[in-house]
Amino acid sequence: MKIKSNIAAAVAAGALAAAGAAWPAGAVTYTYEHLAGGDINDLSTLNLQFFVTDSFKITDLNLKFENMVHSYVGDLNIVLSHNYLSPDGAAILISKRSSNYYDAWGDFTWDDEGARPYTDFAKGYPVYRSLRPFQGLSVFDGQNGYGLWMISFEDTNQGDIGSIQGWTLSFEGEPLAPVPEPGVWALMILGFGAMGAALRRRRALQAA
Ligand SMILES: [Ca+2]
Ligand SMILES: [Ca+2]
Repeated sequence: MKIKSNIAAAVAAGALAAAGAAWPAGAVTYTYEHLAGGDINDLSTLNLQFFVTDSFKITDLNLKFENMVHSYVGDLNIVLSHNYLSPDGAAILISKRSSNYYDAWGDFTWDDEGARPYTDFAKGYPVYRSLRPFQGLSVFDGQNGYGLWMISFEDTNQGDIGSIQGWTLSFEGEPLAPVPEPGVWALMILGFGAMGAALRRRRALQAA
């Protein structure tokens, strides 16, 4: 989870944008570990959602499944989506149902730069835990990471079930001016008030 330093960064970005200055370029890592999972039951879909409140331009995204167990992952279509309710949202198929998969247990990282293709999902050896998804995570590059992220596990066949304990979104990104939220706006208005007071003080000193 992101902590207070991000709010400070967001306020600073907003103040810089308001002053007409560019936020300095440079990649920042944003990591959101979401330890809330659920059961993947036969012929049903498990949806896990997480709302990212930070604003940044995505330059890379990796997705980690935490302690996933399933007795046959070939049953599953797994989709990652961003702002699926919005017309400019996006979604990719991480893994597609197949007859060539295995039983899963443990952690798996999905990464366009991963060691193995998605067809090696759940072979169980360490080298098969860093996987390239069926469709590239790079489709999200250039988007603002702000908004609703969702993973859907669609189980398409009877006889094998599973569960997952959590998931982590790991971004590389470039900070953007924040999407306005009441709390952030309140802080910014306080900041502008302080700037105004400082200017008035300086003018008063010059006039004296
Ligand atoms: Ca990557
Ligand atoms: Ca099943």
